[in-house]
Amino acid sequence: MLLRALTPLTLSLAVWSWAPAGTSAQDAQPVPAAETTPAVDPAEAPVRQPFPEWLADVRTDALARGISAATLDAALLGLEPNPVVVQRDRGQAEFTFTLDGYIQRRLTRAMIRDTARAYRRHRTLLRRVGSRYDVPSTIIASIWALESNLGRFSGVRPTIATLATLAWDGRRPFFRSELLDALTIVDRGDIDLAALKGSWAGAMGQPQFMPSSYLKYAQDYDGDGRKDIWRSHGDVFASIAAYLREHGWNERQTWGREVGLPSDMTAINAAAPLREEGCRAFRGMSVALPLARWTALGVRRANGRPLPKAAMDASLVRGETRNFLVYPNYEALLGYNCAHAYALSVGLLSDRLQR
Ligand SMILES: [Ca+2]
Repeated sequence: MLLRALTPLTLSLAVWSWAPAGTSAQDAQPVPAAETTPAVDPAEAPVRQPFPEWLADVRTDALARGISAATLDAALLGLEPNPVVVQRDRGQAEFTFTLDGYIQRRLTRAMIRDTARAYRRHRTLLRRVGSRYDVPSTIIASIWALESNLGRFSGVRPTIATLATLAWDGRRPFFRSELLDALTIVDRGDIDLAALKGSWAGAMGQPQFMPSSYLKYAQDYDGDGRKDIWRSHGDVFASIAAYLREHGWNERQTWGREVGLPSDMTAINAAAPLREEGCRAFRGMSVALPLARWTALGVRRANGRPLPKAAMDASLVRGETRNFLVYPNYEALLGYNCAHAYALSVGLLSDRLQR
């Protein structure tokens, strides 16, 4: 069997958006997302059913799911597809960066400074949430920073209209199912219809959860009876933490670290080929080996000192100039958003907050 060797990563990315949380793992349909951008050629777009007919079918499905007629009247009557959503979905510009370049572009001095300030301001709450869910407060804050710029950009597009447009236009079952989940959220009374807003790809609130992730992981931390990931800091932080905990975050371990590699990579390439399964980022990292094995292969910490002696498995992620050994917790970050540029940015930003 010919195994692919690990080479430095180059990423084709739509610059304005990470993947919405929870769309990353092995979704049947591609979503507009970092590393998985489906540029739909208008010429290849499927023939669309007239929107009113399509919407009537959705309504029938929603009623069968137990969503009230009153909710559906409020959410769906007079709904029109949004041409801006179609345009953005079909015409995403892609830019190519090296992994290192992307991280440098995201983790600017201003971004790190703003996150550190926000972390200090919310430290008590972040730490309380962190200890309840066994996820570091600095990781929660870093995800909050990268997903919605500390809650400043959580999206202004009405989620129902956005998801209806994406589902109808591309006939993608993924978005249709997300639309039904969004209607369920409104029906439960967690958020008023008028306030149900998010990104142009349907990711909602400060953690940028897709509706299906919201139904699984959103938390009512402040105890007011609503899971408010749009306005409540407690609910936002707890929802992010719950997501990571459910994706296997282990409080006793960290995410990974930057390392130095030997100049001759022959032995490493033979011992640690790329993974062959999982979302795209998983297939861009090596199989896991024990830390002791990496030490034997000549890998050191970035400062040249030996790797820790812990009995842990680690995988190699290679950038152009920076390389990383990542632990199982890193896979929880990829579960939030399956892109190395994202997960490494979260880990590195969290390290900065700990200083
Ligand atoms: Ca709440």
